[in-house]
Amino acid sequence: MKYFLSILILISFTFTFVSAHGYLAQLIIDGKAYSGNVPGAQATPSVIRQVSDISPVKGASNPDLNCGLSAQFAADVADANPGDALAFDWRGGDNQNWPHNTGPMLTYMTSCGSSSCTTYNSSSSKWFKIQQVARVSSGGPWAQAAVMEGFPANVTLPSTLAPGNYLIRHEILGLQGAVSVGGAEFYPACSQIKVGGSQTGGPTEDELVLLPGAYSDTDPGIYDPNVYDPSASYTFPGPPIAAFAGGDASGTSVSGDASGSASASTPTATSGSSGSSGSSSSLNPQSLSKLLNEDIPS
Ligand SMILES: *[C@@H]1O[C@H](CO)[C@@H](O)[C@H](O)[C@H]1NC(C)=O
Ligand SMILES: *[C@@H]1O[C@H](CO)[C@@H](O)[C@H](O)[C@H]1NC(C)=O
Ligand SMILES: [Cu+2]
Repeated sequence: MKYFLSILILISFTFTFVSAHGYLAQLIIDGKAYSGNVPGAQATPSVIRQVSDISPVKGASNPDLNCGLSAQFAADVADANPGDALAFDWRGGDNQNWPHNTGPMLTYMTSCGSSSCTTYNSSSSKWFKIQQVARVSSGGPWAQAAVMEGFPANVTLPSTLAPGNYLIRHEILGLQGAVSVGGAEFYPACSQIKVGGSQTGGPTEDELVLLPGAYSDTDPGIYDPNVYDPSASYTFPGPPIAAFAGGDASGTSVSGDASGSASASTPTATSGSSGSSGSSSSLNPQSLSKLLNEDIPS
């Protein structure tokens, strides 16, 4: 009996270790919940693109950095509006809490063009960043630690976002191994939404990036020898938050508090946007989707 118990403990210990990864289990938009499929399970209609495994994407140039491991098209699309509160509920593999507490969370969007996102392949899309969060305060825990405690990650859709079909890509970086090059774990998850309203905001061309493409394994926010030093500043990987989204109240206050000096916005990025909000708000939905999908005939 004693022997049997130790085997059981050994098995459960091994299982816990092996399954210390996870996936986006639910997206809540303005209070309405949409369930995701368990990775690898038989898919039911969802707005969240199903991935093949709870394991992380490894390597900044891995094609799966786009939407997660072998991400599949999802059958449904969620309606949303500019300024909506989004909550991303990440879970561990066996529906236990998300297992990590170290590293930032970042949110990107891309346009699916004039048709719905249900069959839109984003592998060569141009993405813009709308939000990012690191430590909740200088010296404080990472915001991701609250996800480990069972809370969702919160993101606000930009209040001036132009209507249209979009993928929203919420990403957790597990940096618990980031003291070594190649140690970072990437967990991207793409959800299919249709934004209504009559706003006109969108990114500028120089704010758009490819994913993979925007990150390198040696970026300071991906290979980070100081990741466990609470007072060290953190440099987010990828582009700065798009100017039209940076003006959004909750988005900026969260990332501002969290990043200290760290926001990835480089001086060059702001110099390009003379009359920033004016130039981006002149984009209509057609020109926005054209900007984001230049290879798609309009
Ligand atoms: C999207 O295109 C890439 C490159 O051709 C391909 O590897 C991937 O499987 C496609 N994604 C889906 C969901 O079909
Ligand atoms: C998201 O918001 C809820 C409600 O305010 C809060 O309890 C939770 O901690 C937030 N999540 C994160 C990751 O900060
Ligand atoms: Cu993990």
